[in-house]
Amino acid sequence: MATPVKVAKTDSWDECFNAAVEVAREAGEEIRSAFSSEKRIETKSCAVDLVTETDQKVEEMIISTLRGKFPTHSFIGEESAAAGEKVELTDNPTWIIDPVDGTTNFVHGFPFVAVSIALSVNKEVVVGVVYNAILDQMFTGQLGKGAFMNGKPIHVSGQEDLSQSLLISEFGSSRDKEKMDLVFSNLGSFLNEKNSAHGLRSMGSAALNMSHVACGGGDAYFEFGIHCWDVAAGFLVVKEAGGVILDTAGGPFDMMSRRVLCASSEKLARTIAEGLTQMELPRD
Ligand code: LIP
Repeated sequence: MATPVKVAKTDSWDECFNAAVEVAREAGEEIRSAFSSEKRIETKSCAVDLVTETDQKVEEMIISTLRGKFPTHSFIGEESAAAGEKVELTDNPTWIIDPVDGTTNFVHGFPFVAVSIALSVNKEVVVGVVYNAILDQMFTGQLGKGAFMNGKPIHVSGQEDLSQSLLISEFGSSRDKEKMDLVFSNLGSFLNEKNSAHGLRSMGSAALNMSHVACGGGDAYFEFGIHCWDVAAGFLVVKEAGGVILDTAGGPFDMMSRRVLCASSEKLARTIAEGLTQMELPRD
């Protein structure tokens, strides 16, 4: 097992950031070249939870590249977890990886497919990279250094008013009745005659949903059932873009709790948290 490393907050993670951007680009090339080809599709937890050979191949490539550069670091990856590896977030520098966030999009050729790579140190995310491989949009965040898209600074919209907001949410990859009832009832809370946002979008990728809140295209995003690899990198991109990330009930965000709410302002986040019916999920 890797030796835990205690690190002061002021440490620079530039080398890790550069490595993450570089490997995300490499992964992006692999994803782009497979995007329009025929894919071998398998299912995981249920018939709508999809995985392809590209997800597995890209995760292996990212982990072996980063492990070669940072041999003492730990790793959490979506496909490694699916293959039975323990998901354990410790204080040790830990890379949290979703090789293809938006696998259903990838399968169907819908161009919202991202590589999501985060580095957590002492359980704090210090590097976040979300790369839309198809549209060539690189969203990045480094703790204390701001958020960027293709090198240009990005910022949340600052919107506070639900009635003026564009919301983002997802249907998820489970069709469990209790979960689906919750999804539809929560969407209905913000899209009705008495209380309505301007609209609602689902891009099929938590990491991209968060990145689009970070650059002000969407005003808030919430979802129940995501995993730490879906949101770890997006978390830092939103935070560094001036956004707010909370638990869906309005408490502090807990990356392993499978619930996320992020918004362009504290006020909007609180309004949404109050309107949501909550659900507990088994932790990562
Ligand atoms: C996806 C998430 C999305 C969620 C999907 C799925 P994947 O991740 O980003 O928010 O609604 O069910 O979990 O499986 O494409 O990496």
